[in-house]
Amino acid sequence: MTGFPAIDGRRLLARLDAFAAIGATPAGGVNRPALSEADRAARALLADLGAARGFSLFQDAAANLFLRRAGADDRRPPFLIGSHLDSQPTGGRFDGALGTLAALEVLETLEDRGIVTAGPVELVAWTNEEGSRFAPGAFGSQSAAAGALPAGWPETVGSDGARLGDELAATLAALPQAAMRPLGGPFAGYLELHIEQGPLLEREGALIGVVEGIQGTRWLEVAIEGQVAHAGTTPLADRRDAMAAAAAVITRLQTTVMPADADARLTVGRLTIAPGAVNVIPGEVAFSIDLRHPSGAEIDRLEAEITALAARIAAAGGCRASVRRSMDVAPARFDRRLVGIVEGAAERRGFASRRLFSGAFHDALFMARLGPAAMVFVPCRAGLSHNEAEYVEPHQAIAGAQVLCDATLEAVAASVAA
Ligand code: HGY
Ligand code: MN
Ligand code: MN
Repeated sequence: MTGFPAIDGRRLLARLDAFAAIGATPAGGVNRPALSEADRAARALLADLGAARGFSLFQDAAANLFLRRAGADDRRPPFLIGSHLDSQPTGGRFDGALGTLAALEVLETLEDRGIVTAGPVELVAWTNEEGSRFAPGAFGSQSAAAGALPAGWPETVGSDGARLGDELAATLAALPQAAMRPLGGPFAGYLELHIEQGPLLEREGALIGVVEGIQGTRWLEVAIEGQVAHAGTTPLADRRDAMAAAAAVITRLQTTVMPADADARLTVGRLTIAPGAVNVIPGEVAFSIDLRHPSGAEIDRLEAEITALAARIAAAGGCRASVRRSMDVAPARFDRRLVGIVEGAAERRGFASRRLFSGAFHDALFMARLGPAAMVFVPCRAGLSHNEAEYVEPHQAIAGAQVLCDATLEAVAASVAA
């Protein structure tokens, strides 16, 4: 055992249940789209819990929410811990919420034990990490890293037709008790607890993942244009069928492009067809490609290969293809010292751990561009995530939060000593 304070596991599990009730779905998951009423309800509960412990509340122009626990010297830049509260439409109750509520548990444990940290420690709940309602994802942390909101952001239209400008304004207005502060700003370091969202830790019996970095992500929007025509009278040779071309492109992604590289991940998650009538040959088909790879150069090569493939297949069917990026996130490596502190914290607790790279992007990726950042992973059952059946064993959630607490205390002390 160590001199580090034990977190209150029961309190953490109760918090996870309370937040899972916000946007709960009948299948046991959560549907808490970014900047929706459900997201605002979760933010309000977090703010109330923080205020009840005397933590001061802040938010910035991206509606990132901060709970600040003062340190001995508040002129020092804060040490940040946190994650996100928004979810996928058929999301799980741990993706984002575990890291955010574990950060609250760390602040409360420090408060319970009257531990004075050299500098302030702040919980951050990042806005719109998922990007499923409003693209791009990691809107809040990307804005903080850039020190500005993306150009033209208010006019971004969500998957439900909502306008980002309206939803963000409503979210900021919903927390008048959170003082506004500038985007970004110096911080001593950043740690995020998250579920692995993959099968590795569970497969290898590791309780803690020591995350060394995150692979790159690029979202492509492919539009195939053909000609709307009658389904019954148009012979094959006269068709310019956008759906046939799109289907051929998607099939090639799955049968030749992705199998050619074990590290490539290609996913077509969204597809729209116009005009969408049973007896009309589609004139336009648009679909998304979520492209991931540990190497930025490989992402460029894959994008070029996909663009050429779409153009060739579309032209062969008398159609035209266009490809544009809607999100582009370069791979990142985490701070070696912080990674070592996470690994040491797991070892001290006797938790089996292994180092790994993250297949999912996280807000930590953008923080790593500004300062020392690292992540702690815990397993999730069968590696399942972005799925309502997402599940973390209570002892796994508690172990992850304990490592986050121990590593935070050590990192804050180290950042002062540095
Ligand atoms: O898509 C991702 O990688 C993250 O889980 N939102
Ligand atoms: Mn997440
Ligand atoms: Mn997610």
